[in-house]
Amino acid sequence: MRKKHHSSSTLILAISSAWFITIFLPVSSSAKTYFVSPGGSDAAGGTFDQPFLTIVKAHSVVAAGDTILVRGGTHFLNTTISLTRSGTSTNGLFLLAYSGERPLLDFSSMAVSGSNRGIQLSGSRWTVKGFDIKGAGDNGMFISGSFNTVDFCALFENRDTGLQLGSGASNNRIINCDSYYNVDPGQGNADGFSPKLDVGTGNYFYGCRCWQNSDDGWDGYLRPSNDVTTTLENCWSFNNGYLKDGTASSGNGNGFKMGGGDNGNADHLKHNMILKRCLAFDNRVKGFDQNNNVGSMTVTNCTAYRNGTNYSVSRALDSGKALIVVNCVALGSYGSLGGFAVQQTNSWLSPFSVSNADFVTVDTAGVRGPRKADGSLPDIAFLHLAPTSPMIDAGVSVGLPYSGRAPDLGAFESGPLTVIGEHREVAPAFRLEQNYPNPCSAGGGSAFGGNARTVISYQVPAPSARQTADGLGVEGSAVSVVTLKVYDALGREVARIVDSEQPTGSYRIDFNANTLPSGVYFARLQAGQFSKTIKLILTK
Ligand SMILES: [Ca+2]
Ligand SMILES: [Ca+2]
Ligand SMILES: [Ca+2]
Repeated sequence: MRKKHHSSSTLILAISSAWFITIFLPVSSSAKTYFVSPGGSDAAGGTFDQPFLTIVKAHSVVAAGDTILVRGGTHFLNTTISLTRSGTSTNGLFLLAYSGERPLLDFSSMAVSGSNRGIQLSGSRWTVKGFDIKGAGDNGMFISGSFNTVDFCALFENRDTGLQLGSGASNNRIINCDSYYNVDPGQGNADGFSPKLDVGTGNYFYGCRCWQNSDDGWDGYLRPSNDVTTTLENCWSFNNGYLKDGTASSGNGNGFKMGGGDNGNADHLKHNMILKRCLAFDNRVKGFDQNNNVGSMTVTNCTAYRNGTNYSVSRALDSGKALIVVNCVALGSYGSLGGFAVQQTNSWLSPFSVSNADFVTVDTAGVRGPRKADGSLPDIAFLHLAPTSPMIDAGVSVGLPYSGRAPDLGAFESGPLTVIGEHREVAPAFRLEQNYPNPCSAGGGSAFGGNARTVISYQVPAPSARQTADGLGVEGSAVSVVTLKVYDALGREVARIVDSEQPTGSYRIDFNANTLPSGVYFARLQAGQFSKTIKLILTK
């Protein structure tokens, strides 16, 4: 166990049953904090004891670096909360649930109208965290700004898409959010999450779920944006195309709709979609749906089950674009993929033959269960590989962390050393641990049964980590570009273990050094502006 102590606050996070890390964050002295409560008054001072009534009032007084803390309970609202102000790259703006409380922003009294969004986020560099957003007359939240983070929010029973990005919205992070039971009057518009129409590029979803939206789970349909890129990681989409009461909707009913455009996408609009470790099941029509997208689609370690059609990409892509489907699983018919698809180690290819016995369970119990206290997805057994499945360690490296000899197929890597890639509530410090065992050896004494394997642990901090005035610690969650490379004694790169954007959090990598000769190596971690190098010794 590792511990550090800080005079005002410590937060202990369980990293696993054996690992604990204590974290503290610096306090910014100039930033102001305002409080909002259902029992407050906009004539008050916005203090803890005399809070404002509305977020709109608090927004009118904030400047970059400031925080709005919203108390729990139901906030009955019938007008849009417009967040037009912007933070800076070093001083964000924070709209956060007060620690330990869960505010409900209830817009149910709003009329249905395209302008009646719940939150309209046109500003940039906000972190919005910890809200339930219900019943808006249009989107629960519409984002047109950039570099915002929306974290641990739930959007439900809105009268259009739960969370939509458009009007050029770019580089936003949607982390650990749920979107469900959203339905528009015609049932053909309301998706769970839609980076669509005139959306910008670089938006990223991590750890999000959506279910029973009247139209699609995710929707990347474009008009007139073109050649934008959206990334989804660890996201679950299920039962879309059904209403809250379980009856079929008249909407499209796809899990991940990867693009499309008007008139069969006659304009060849390209939405480059990157889906990693995503799960689609029980969607009424398609699980992973091209919808005439002619951009690149990279689908790695995804799992589909019991959708009307599991995977459906058949239209040829535009020149220079590629469909890559690797390490994916379908239980039941996989659907159809065009001959242009670059495929490798998918469950419907030789030598695999998939049945229910490959999985711990095909019972969906728990998929809608409550999130953990930090907002991360609940632990489920559904569609995790059974220990006897030939799909364990049968995949190829696609740049995602894995345990065992090789990546597994599907959305859930198995094994006791599964990399912990969960987004964490509190931004940790930058850290690179000494690997263990070290020296690592292929001899019989290895902790890993004779393979030359070793574990490297590290933490990715939030670029804008900070603390609120309540002293309990909140974060500006974000994603850093992380590389973890191994060099030999001559400085030549011999392995690139990580090269991707990663959310702030704690990670453990099970590094397989079987192919390397004995010797001294150096592993260098770079995350944003931080870097550190450790020495590895390999004996064989
Ligand atoms: Ca709308
Ligand atoms: Ca849709
Ligand atoms: Ca594995």
